[in-house]
Amino acid sequence: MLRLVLMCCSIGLVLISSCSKEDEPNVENEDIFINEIHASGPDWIELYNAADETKNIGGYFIYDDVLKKYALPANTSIPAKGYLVLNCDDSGTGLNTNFRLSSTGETVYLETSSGKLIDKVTFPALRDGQSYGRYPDGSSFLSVSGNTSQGAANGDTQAPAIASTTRTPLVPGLADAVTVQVGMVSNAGVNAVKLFYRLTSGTFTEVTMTLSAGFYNGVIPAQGTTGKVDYYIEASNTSGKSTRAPSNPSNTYSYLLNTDVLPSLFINEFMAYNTSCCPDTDGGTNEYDDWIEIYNAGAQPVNIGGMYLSDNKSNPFNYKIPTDNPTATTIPAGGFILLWADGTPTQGPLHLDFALSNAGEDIGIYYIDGREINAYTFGAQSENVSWGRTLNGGNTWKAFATPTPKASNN
Ligand SMILES: [Ca+2]
Ligand SMILES: [Ca+2]
Ligand SMILES: [Ca+2]
Ligand SMILES: [Ca+2]
Repeated sequence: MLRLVLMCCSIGLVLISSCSKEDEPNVENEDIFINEIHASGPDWIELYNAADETKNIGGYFIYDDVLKKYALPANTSIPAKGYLVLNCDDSGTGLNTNFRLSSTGETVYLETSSGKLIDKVTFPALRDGQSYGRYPDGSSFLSVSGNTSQGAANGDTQAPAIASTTRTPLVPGLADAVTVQVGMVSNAGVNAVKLFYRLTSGTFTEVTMTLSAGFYNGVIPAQGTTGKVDYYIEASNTSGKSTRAPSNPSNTYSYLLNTDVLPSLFINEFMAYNTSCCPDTDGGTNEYDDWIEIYNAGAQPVNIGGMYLSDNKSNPFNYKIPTDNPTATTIPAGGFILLWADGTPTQGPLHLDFALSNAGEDIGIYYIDGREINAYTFGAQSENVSWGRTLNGGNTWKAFATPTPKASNN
C-alpha cells in the first residue's frame, strides 16, 4: 500500500493532480476469489472458482507488492466450484509465488491477465495452523479460523481460533500449581475451551477452562514429583468445530520438573559492540560479532547442550543450545566457552539467534528446565571494549580494553 501511494504520488506530481488512497483501483469481483490464506509455517493462498465452469487463469497476477507481480503459468485452470493452492515460498516458479506472506498480516491482490483487480484481501496476524478465509467459499464474510482447509471447502462456519496461551509460573517447581490462560481471537460462539495435561507419558487429564475477564483459565495441579508435564488446549464452538493449540496434534506444550543442583556457571565476559576486536571466522570471513564468555567454576565439566541463552530475563527459553555436539558445547572444569551472539545459529552450535544491544540489555544462561543459572543486566557499552568479572566468577565487573575471549580475565 505504501508503495502504491508513493507511486501514485510521483505520477500525481507529473500530472499535477491530487493524490489520495482512493487512487488505488477498485476491486471488481469476478468468479475467482482469494479464498483462504495461511501465513505462519508454510505460506499458501487458496483460490476459489465460484463459477459453474472451469476457468483458465493463466497469466493472472497474484502479489503483495505492486512492483513484483507474480504471473500464474499459462493455461493454469481451476475447476467449477473448485480450488487452486499457490505455495508462497519465494521460489517464483509454477504455482510457487515469488513472495512469502507475513505472519503479522498484510494485503494480497489478484488481477486478471489484463490487469483488472478482481480481489484484494487484507489479513491479520495468523498463528501456525490458523487461516483467514471466506465463510462460505467466495462470500464477502472473512474471518480467522482455528483450522485450515487447504484445497477444500471452507464450510459455512470457521473454527474458533486461539490468539494466545500463557502459563504462570513460566518455570514451575514441584510444589507449584500452574495456571494456563488462553485468549481467543473472539469469544463469540465459543462452546468450551479445555486443557489436557499429563505427567511423563501418562494419560491426559481433562480440565474445562473457565472464562474470566475475557480469558479462559485452567489449572494443572502441583505434581510433587520430577518429570515432564505435557499439555495442550482444545476449543470448540457451538457449530461443533474445534481447534487445538499447538496446532499439530503430535505436538504439546511442556515443562520440566527437575531437582538437579544447578551447575556453577557464570556469564563471565562479553562484548556487545565489536567492530575490530576478535573476529568470528566460522562463516568463512572475519565477522566482528558480539560474543559471550561463560566460565565454569565447578570441579566437573558441564555440557550446556539443552540449556538456554537469553537476552531477556522474562523469556528464559529464548534460545536452546543444540544437543547434538557435546564436544563443542562442553565447558571444562575451571574453563571457558565462547558463544557468538550473531543471530546466525547456522554457523555452528556456539552461535546464538540474537545479538547484544550496545545500549545495554540482559544476558542469562538458564538450565534445561528454565531455572536461572546466572544472569546479568548491563548498560551502554564502548566500541571494542569488553565488560567482565574480576576475577573469573567474581562479583565485581569492569571494562577490559584488552578483552580475553575464552581465556581467564586478567
Ligand atoms: Ca479452503
Ligand atoms: Ca551488538
Ligand atoms: Ca558470525
Ligand atoms: Ca575472558
